[in-house]
Amino acid sequence: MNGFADLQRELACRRARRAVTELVTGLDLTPRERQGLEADLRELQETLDKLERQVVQIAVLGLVGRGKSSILNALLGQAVFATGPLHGVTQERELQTWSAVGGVELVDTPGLDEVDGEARGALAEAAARRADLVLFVIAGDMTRRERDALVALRQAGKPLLLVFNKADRYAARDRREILHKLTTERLASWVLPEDIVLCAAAPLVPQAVPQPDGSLELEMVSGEPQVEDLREKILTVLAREGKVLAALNSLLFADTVSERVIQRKFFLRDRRAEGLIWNAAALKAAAVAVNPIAVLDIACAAAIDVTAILTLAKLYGVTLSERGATELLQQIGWGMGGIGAADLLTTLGLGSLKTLLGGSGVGGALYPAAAFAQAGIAGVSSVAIGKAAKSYLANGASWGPDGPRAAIRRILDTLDQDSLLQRLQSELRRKLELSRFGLD
Ligand SMILES: Nc1nc2c(ncn2[C@@H]2O[C@H](COP(=O)(O)OP(=O)(O)OP(=O)(O)O)[C@@H](O)[C@H]2O)c(=O)[nH]1
Ligand SMILES: [Mg+2]
Repeated sequence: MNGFADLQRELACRRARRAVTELVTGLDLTPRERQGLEADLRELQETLDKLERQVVQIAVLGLVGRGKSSILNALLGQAVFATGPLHGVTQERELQTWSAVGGVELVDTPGLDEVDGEARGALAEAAARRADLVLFVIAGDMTRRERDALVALRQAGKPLLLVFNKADRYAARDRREILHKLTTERLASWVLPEDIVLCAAAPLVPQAVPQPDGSLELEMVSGEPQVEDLREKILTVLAREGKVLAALNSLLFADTVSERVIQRKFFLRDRRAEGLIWNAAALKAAAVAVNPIAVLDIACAAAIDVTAILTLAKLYGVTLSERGATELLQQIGWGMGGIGAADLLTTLGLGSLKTLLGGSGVGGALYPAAAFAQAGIAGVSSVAIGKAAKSYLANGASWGPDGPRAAIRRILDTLDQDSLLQRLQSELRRKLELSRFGLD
């Protein structure tokens, strides 16, 4: 026992445990954001549990019929997992405690290339990603599918042993030739030569069997499993880095899952933010269109924008007072180049306004064209303001390295004012018709 190394490992595990716990508790998801992420979150929780129990998981992975289940049975010393000559015997992820070793769980998986569906192959790969150590099982030279799967795991940083099973089926010379090819070409830097282990989990051996006529004939019968090298190799790896393996892999796994979770969180927030911005814009446009121009003072229009900014801030978890929101609105206004209506028109292009003015019967006699022009400007400016505010808030209340002007300019450049005006126009028509019938 090396006391110091043990202590270091213990510390590494604790650190990992703390990091994963913080990750799980710090996700801060609304129930809606949780939807569709249940599986990821469950796996994350399982990872945490596994870390806490201090178990190391070893999973087999490989194409159908390579002897994955047979290998686990041979290691366990008993036929726990089903095996057979047909492809696709194992259909689920199955787990068994390796009691002879302690603190280790063996995980069986379906073949990567299962005929009855991509789903099982995907399940196997997911199980391998969660495991702390992978036994990648082949039974001869590698296929492209095998190589791709193995490289993907290694690229993700997964520790693995390459297990060359069914060694009994090859003459010594052929085995050497295959091994040579694997180490020099197929796997080059992906697997170290010392991490390749030969075994025969369920070898066939010739035996003289008495026939009915009294003669003896050679038949192939099952012999003793040859997995000693493999067992030894696994034990060495476990002794050397078992606990750290588990800790590091949990971190690795938690990292990829949290990335997915965060992506989804942002996707959902963004969608809600866009809806919010649009509603505020339509509201402002409608307010401008139905009110005589003189009555709608700047303050009223600003109030809608300030409210929208405050709601956006809440959505992105940024604390903002009403005063702060007003200041942000001002800043955005300046960033847009002193957002007078005329300025905005030049910024966004006058051409689009003609579409609105000449628009099919929205205004008519009832609503003067000027009101619609004004409404269009109000609505589009609101969208621009909302988008600028969103970018600032989603970015953790910061305009980024180039400052507000550049950030706002970029946003204005991406606005498609034609389609915006068209959308606003139909929204307005809907709103105005509803209000004419007193339905709004
Ligand atoms: N000759 C020989 N046959 C083996 C060896 N290991 C496994 N087999 C045979 O290969 C067949 C498949 O073995 P399994 O352990 O079921 O293979 P698997 O990879 O779990 O297969 P799936 O679950 O279908 O993906 C069985 O008939 C085994 O007896 C071996 O070392 N030598
Ligand atoms: Mg199997």
